[in-house]
Amino acid sequence: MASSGSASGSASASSAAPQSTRNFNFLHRLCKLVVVLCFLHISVTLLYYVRSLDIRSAFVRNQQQRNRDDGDPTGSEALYNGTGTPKSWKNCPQTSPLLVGPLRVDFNIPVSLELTAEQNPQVRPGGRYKPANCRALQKVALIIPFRKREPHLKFWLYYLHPILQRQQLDYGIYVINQEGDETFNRAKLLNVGYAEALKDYDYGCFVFSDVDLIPMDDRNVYKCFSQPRHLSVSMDKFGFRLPYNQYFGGVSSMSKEQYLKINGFPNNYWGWGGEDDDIFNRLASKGMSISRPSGEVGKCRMIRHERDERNDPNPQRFNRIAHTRETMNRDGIRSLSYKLVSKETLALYTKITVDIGKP
Ligand code: BGN
Repeated sequence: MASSGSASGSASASSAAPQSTRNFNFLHRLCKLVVVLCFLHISVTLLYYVRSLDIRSAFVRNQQQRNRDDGDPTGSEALYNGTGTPKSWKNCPQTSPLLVGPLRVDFNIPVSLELTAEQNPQVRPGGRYKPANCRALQKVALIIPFRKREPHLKFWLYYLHPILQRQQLDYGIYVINQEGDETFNRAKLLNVGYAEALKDYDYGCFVFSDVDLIPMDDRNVYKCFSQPRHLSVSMDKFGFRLPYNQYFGGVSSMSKEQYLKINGFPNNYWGWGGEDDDIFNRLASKGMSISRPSGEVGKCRMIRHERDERNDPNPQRFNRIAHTRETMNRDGIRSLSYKLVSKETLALYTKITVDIGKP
């Protein structure tokens, strides 16, 4: 029994040995497979990492190129070659580090010129400002066509001065006041603003803004771009959308070069409507396109008001915008005539009162 027991014991031992060898071999192969898989994984990860480095540097190169293209059509950057200027006097960055993004705009909170002056001690007479620690990338004249809208102007100055300073612009504010009670002519007042601002300073960029429009995001920079810019792209009045694709009203900007290319704006749109469409037609006829901020950044609020006196819809506007191409060369900044009534250098803006005649 004992020997049979020992015989059967040695038989089971001999069959156990190959089993463990088989287990060992299996584990060995499994380990090899895991090592190979790990190696493959690391290689693929490395490959993707190297490729993403390539893509990222191409993206940065592209962005830099776009910034150069979009950044400064006014030539003020090109004027600065870095020589003969103290090291501390550097160009301001392409994107101001002072921007905060979305802003609260509330017309129920009353404002005053005194409060605005108090809160903006760096603004010089005439509504002029330039950054203290860097050279602004653009010299911007802000032109506002105006008549009897003092309450709106108060809000505009209250909201815009801090924004423009955070945008690190070298700017001046020009309110072009139409004298008398004749029909209002927005585009002609804008032409006057262009001409009068240039008598003051070597501006390279012009922002044309209605007095009742306030941006809701300071990333909507009030400067010029490689193409004419439409800035008021999502107005509360239109449900924060563009009313139509060619819309160029409200707030827009143009470099001096872009403005001169279209012979400025028409002088013969008396009353409401159509002059902005004429400007759009001028730009299109010279092969320019419209640059715009995103709908989010381009949000703005309009101050609600009744229609102004002597600014009824212009019945001739349909006919006029149908003939922009034929009329634009003889009607524009080159044929502008007006009488300067007064020029006042006030604490927060320059007020220019003009007699622009009548229809
Ligand atoms: C358009 C006006 C624009 C005005 C917008 C937004 C005309 C021209 C004839 C079609 N254009 O209809 O001037 O800015 O509405 O209010 O009236």
